[in-house]
Amino acid sequence: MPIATDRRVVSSFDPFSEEFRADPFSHYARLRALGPVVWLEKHDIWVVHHHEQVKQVLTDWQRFSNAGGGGITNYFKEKNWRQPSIILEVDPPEHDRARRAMMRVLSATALKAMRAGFERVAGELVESALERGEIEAVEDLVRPFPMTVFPDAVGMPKLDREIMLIYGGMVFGAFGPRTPWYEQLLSRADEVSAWIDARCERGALTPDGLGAGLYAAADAGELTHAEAKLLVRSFLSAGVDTTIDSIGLCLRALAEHPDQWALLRDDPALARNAFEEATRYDSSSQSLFRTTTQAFEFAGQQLGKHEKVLVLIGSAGRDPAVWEEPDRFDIRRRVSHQVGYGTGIHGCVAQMMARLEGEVFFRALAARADRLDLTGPSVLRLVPGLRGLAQLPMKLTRKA
Ligand code: OVV
Repeated sequence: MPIATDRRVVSSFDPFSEEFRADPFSHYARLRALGPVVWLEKHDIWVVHHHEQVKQVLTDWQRFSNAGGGGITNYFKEKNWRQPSIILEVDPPEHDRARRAMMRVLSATALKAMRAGFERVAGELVESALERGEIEAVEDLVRPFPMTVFPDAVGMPKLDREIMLIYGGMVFGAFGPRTPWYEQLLSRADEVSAWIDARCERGALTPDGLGAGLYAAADAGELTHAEAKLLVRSFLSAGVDTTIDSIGLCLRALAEHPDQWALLRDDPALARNAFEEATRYDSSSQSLFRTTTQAFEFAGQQLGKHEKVLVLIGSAGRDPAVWEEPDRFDIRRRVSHQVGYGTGIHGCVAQMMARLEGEVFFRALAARADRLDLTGPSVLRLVPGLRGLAQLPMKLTRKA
């Protein structure tokens, strides 16, 4: 059957360009106006950007596969830089065993046990930031929080944890197209992968963390020990940069909306919903990929087999068909249907842990700080698979 290319909606937008990424939200609006499915000729990929189609794609794993890879690289046609993830980059039925094991170690009971440690670290970081007053908030306040509590929860030693950020850069850098920047980054792939590999070994982990829980699942016969090790790698891949960037963007949104900050400061119990709203409004995971398993018509366009589909979850969060005044940051908004963690069988498996980090962080801040003032321009960090801040200069003032 010939493909009706004449009816194809085509755009020259490049979602990986600096111009697009500096202000994705205006570009999302222009993409949404073109229709629900658009072919991006610069990269030969499809893109969906309305809340409705984003949800449809994410809940249709039979036709929109993850085995084709989580980024622009098409695993049906090309080899990836690392061994594919056994939870993200795989379809059912293989996917389900890994997912179940991860869900079990991330149980409500396990999360409850993490809270006190998160609160202690958040309290200390906020206290020391208030002590200084003028801070570079990404470096001094935001980044150290997940960089401490997450590897603690996984059960990693305190040693040289910064390498996780280099590894995270590679994981999320590989999401986008091959560029000189990417090649440069990947020049250290062997060294960094070897470090990560060693950190995922059972013997390198404490006996009480999330990592040990995965090895216990292997002992119980639910996984092989090699699979347990790869799932520890998934924790280290997905758990650090994402929360750093989301907390940083939420902090900026609060500083840029003094009325919303005042609401939170006066009622720290709003912290959880504030972080949820920030996950809709502006957060680290703006996009992900699927790959078609067959040729079929979708939302009026003829998709081919093994074609990449970019899913702009960040645009779904701004879709006026679903959200009243979508460009308004409103920490009291009812936001339970936001898709910033994805949805469906690959929806973020540690999303409750991410929410706990956000809640605890912003509660600690709201309990102690009176004013948040930006003291200079914030600077974006432009890693292809993520949105986040490299710099956020601020002045914090203590509550009386
Ligand atoms: C970047 C990312 C997200 C989710 C899962 C993984 C990686 C993984 O390696 O499993």
